[in-house]
Amino acid sequence: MSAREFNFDGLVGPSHNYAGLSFGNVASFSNVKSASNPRLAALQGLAKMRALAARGFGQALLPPQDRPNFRLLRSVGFTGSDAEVLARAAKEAPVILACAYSASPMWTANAATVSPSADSADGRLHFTAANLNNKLHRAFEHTQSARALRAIFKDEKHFAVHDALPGTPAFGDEGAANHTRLCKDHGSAGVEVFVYGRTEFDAAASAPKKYPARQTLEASQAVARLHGLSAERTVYVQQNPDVIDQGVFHNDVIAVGNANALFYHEQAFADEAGALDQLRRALAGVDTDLKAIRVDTDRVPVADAVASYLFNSQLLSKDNGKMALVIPQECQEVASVANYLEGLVAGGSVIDELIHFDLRQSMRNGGGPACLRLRVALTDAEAAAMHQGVVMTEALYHTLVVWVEKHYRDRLGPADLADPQLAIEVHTALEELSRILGLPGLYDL
Ligand code: SUG
Repeated sequence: MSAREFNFDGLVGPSHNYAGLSFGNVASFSNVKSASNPRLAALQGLAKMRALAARGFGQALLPPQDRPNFRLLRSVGFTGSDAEVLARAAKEAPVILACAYSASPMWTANAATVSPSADSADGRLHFTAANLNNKLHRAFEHTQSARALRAIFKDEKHFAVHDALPGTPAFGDEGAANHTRLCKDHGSAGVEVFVYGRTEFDAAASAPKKYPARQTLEASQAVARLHGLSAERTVYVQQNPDVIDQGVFHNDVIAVGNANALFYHEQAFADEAGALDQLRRALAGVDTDLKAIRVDTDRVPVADAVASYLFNSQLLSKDNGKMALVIPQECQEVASVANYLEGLVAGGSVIDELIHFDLRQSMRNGGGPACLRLRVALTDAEAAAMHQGVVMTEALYHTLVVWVEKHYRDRLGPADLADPQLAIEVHTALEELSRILGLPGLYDL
């Protein structure tokens, strides 16, 4: 069956700010407490969506989540009216207030793991919301993520949206950021590749020493079971613990796959040769050869890959049989990466085009082009069955630009989170958004 890949980008929410909440994510820690520009962040994200939609790539969006998260604040003992809750949290626990305000659901690569219907036993498209239990500010996202996915992918004949795995360290799950799918084409059965950072129930297994491994093998296996994936077409690969300790907090910071191509750094995996061997063998079962595009440390050191987010790129199939690499502007600014990319596109690789975007507002929190999107391969029938109000069009783009300009602040510093007016502004903006997207009740929690 033929299928088309849609990228569901996270629409940046009105409370986008830099709170330094993600230990192990170098950018988040470096920019802590600097002022953000939520309006610019949202416009930068929308510009990417618009440009890729205009090029003919399948493009849609996932809405931001309601902020501040009063459920979180009340669950840890801040009581009274909303204004009282905010005032007490600002005074007694500003970091928890920042968690409740985080716009982190914008990185939709962490919203869920997705298995297309061509891969699942029951022929449905499966989603499992990621529990994101490694970070307080992200550990509550899954309820609203599952809710939004169920609103968009409602028809149970085609779609299954699973609740997040138990929110305990054994099942640390960060969604599609640690998952990629290799295949001949989007519509035929593919090989699903889960990359994990540590194993809970094997004390002898290697693990990072400095920074947390957010994804476990046990979580990856559980998602594969929920999605009804076949053992022959499912591969588990361990991430190199040393690169996690250098700031590679998700696999999508060091590798990206599309169709039969895997673009990755030499140091991405704990056992590179073993990983490639497993992938080749599984792909042989779907009559496909792996196209491995390896970037050597001599050409691009891990630190430059992390600084530029070279691998946090989108690899998109084009009609000419080649692929475009969607990269952040920072790739042009890090010399080793800029040189590498120049050689790559000139050298007859399957990647024959670079498309770059200014996503600096998101990048400053460690979120590049690939973090901002959730890939969903849809057959024609599935694409017709999903909610259409989230599909990016020129008309929706223009409506959303007006909406952003009306509701978003152009500066948000740490002290602004204590302003009770901000909570009202965010809620008002999101109520209007649910009407624009045709998703009434999305924020009636
Ligand atoms: O989980 N940053 C996010 C970035 C997520 C990137 N996603 C992928 N690689 N797929 C994170 O670390 C920073 C928030 C703050 O510090 O204010 C943050 O959550």
